[in-house]
Amino acid sequence: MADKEIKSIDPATLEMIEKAAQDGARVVFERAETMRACPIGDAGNCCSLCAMGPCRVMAPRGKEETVEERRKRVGVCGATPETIAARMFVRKLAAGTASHGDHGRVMAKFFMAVAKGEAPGYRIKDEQKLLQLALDLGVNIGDRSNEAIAVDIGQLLLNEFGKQEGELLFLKRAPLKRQELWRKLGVAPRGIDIEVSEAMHRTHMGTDQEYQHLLNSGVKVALADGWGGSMIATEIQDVIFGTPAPVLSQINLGVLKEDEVNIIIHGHEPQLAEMMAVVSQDAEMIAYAKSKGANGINLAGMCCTANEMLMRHGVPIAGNFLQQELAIVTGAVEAMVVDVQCIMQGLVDTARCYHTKVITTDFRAKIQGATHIEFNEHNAVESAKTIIKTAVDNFVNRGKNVRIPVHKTDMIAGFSHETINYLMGGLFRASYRPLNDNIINGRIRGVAGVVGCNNPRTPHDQGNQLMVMELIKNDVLVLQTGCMAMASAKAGLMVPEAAQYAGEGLRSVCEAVGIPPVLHMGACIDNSRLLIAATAMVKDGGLGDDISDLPVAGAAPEWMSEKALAIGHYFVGSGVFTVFGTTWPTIGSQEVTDYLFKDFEGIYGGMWAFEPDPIKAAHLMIDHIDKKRKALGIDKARERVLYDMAMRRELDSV
Ligand code: NFS
Repeated sequence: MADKEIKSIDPATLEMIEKAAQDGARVVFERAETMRACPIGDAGNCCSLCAMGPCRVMAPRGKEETVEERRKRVGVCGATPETIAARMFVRKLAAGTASHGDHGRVMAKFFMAVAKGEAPGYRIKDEQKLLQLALDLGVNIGDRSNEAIAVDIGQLLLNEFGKQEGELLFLKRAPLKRQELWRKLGVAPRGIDIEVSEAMHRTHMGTDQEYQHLLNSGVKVALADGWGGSMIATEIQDVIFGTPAPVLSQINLGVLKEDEVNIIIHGHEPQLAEMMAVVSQDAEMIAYAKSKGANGINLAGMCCTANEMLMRHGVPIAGNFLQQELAIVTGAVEAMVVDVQCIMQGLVDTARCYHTKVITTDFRAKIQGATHIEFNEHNAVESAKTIIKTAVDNFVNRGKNVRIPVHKTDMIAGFSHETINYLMGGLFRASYRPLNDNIINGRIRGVAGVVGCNNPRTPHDQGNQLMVMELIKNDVLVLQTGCMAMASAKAGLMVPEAAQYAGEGLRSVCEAVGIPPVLHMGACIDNSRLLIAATAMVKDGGLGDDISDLPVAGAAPEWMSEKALAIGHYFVGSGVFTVFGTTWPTIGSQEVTDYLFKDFEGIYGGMWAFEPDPIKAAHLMIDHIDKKRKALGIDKARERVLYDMAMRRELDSV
């Protein structure tokens, strides 16, 4: 059972929370105690969309409401609790989609700059993926150079953001049946920006006021994330920086080094981080660090930038979302270099107690009190050098109050869709066939995606660990991204030896293939890899003809961000049962919650659930997987039967 009394299950985190208290540094765990969640907004019962309110429409507790009372429980404009809950929910989906979309857009522009030779220091690394992308998108290959092909691909993908009509190009990657369903329901996104814009308009005061209509439009905007912005970002990053392949590394605050300049890169977009990884090992930079008394430069990641650098360079990870301020509390971090998303403003206040410089680098994101050194992709090497030098110069200011926790764990990451394909089928016959076969024969019961954030409202990393352990024990292969992947890595679940915690069937497959039972697939935008993996399972045959037929389920046991909600909604809209922990933003409206949790199944084949107990949530997923196995007729172990002639004739006559 989850233990609500503890703040974290991670010893390094607990040690640093204590040190923060001794040092008088404020961190998120303490703020979450003093700032309790507002129960009205938390349940989706507060509408703050216009200046007649904010209006609160919570239901009376503990007593049946009369029709008259219910009629009065509306906003000043007359908006019902259902409309309010639904539109606040859809706004969150729009914000999540906008964030992943803006990341994708910046990557598409960057890709064009690289292809045109306007971003020195970067080049196209994965030719095979580039050509595959060209084939997928119908871009002429001929005898043209990679760069010329890339310019055309970049332009096509960039157009996806401003496209006004038609359909997103990557929708065609989904199973045919799913595409038809989206078209029939009118939720196939036309472009990315247009769906975000329409969602903001629909949810403006006085526009869309039928909750079912709103929630279905939410699918449209969320699909523009998963099959749009996120997928574009993943694909482009793979082409420029390389498609991830298995790589060994380490995770947790113990990766910081006492005798080196420690630089943490935190955020989401990998262009700068990639250059930092290269430049930090430059002889000139190392000599500079030595001239200041350090033994070298130690780069470590935080949040999804960490996942990007880990997967492609094996750069170690200092921690996940709730550990960002705690890294500073070690007293050993010279610079916390941030770009966009999931960066707590509290970093600057924590840094006041130590020597750490918080450096913002993105044109869209400044923080009061931080140093801003804007990254320029056209002059990336210089940008990276300036930032690294600033960190090195700060080494002499490191005080005596340094304590780096000893905790760090080995992990293997880099399980992209291509890698799984290869590991399962081999180089010449890469396919998901062996995975499907093992699902059909029951060694693997099903596949679960466990993704998302940490949230101080629930013990750090605990929901993930309990859920993942329960799933693998029950022979469910677990695919992970984001901060939950990091939680499993810290718990030692991302090494092949972790197969010992798996059920007999899953263990035998892991041992035969040589993989951990829990696979790291990347950053949160790389949840698009999970969509591709699910589609590959459908296309390989034997498990139905749509994603909703597969024995799979999704979860975010410790979620907190709007991006996580968008991810969940595009999985549901793609046919996946998805369960969230922590809290649920429409819980204040029974109608809206029922629609998402029950009615959606009849429409999309996938639906939401909310279950804060991670073990119970794991069993909801397992039950769903079993339900799908039954529908596919693979719920019972089947005997192999040798057919004789008479039996064959009988088959032919059917
Ligand atoms: Ni995802 Fe990655 Fe982590 Fe949550 Fe934030 S880092 S994009 S939103 S907190 S998993």
